[in-house]
Amino acid sequence: QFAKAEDAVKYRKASFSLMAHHFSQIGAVVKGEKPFNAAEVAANAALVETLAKLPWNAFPAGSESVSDSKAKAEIWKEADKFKAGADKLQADVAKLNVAAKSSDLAAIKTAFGAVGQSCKTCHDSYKNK
Ligand code: ASC
Repeated sequence: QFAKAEDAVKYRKASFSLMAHHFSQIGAVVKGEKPFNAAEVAANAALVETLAKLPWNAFPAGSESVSDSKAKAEIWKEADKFKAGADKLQADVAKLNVAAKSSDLAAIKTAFGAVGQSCKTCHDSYKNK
C-alpha cells in the first residue's frame, strides 16, 4: 500500500488530523462554544465515522522508526491490543453518528465523551508526547 515508511506516516497523520478537526467541531458544540446545528453535527459525525476507518492500515512494520512519528513501538509489540483499540474507536464513532442523526444533543454528548475516552486510552498507551 505504501512505497516508503514515510508515506505511511504521512497518511496516518493526515487521517488523524482530519479526524481531530471534524471531531473537535462537534466538541465545540458539546462544550457550548458553538450553537447546536443538528445538520452540521451530523455531517461532522459522518466524516469522523469514515475517517476513523483510515489510519489502521498505515502502521506497517518498519514505520516505527520514522523520526517524525509519535507512534510508540508498543503498537507493533501489542498488535492485537492496538487493533482492539482501533475497533473500539470505530464502534464508538458509529454510535456517535447514530446519536448525531437523531439530533438528540444529550445523546450526542454521551457518545462524544465515549469517543474522546477511546482517543485518550490509545494515546496514553501508544502515542509519544
Ligand atoms: C480531540 C483530539 C484528540 C482527542 C483527545 C480526547 O479532539 O484531537 O486527540 O479529542 O484529546 O481525549
